[in-house]
Amino acid sequence: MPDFRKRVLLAVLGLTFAATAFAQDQTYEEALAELRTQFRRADVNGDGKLSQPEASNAGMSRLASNFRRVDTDRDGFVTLPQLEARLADQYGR
Ligand SMILES: [Ca+2]
Repeated sequence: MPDFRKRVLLAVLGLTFAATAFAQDQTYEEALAELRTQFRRADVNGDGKLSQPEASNAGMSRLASNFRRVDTDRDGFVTLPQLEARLADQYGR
């Protein structure tokens, strides 16, 4: 196989693998537990809510980029109940 085609194939396989890892079949309960752990870790000043920098510094990149959508009351912070509501939505709960 020409080197170029091999590289394309590897790239496609890599993307497929990333997509699979991303859509891991976590149960709602597992996802909820992980969310709560992430939230506690990310809330570095311990005020019970996350600012966008806190989310971003904790590596919660999906939250950081969807911050305004998750922050449903638009106070500039995301609370655990807001995140839990979003998770419940994603799981059809
Ligand atoms: Ca905080």
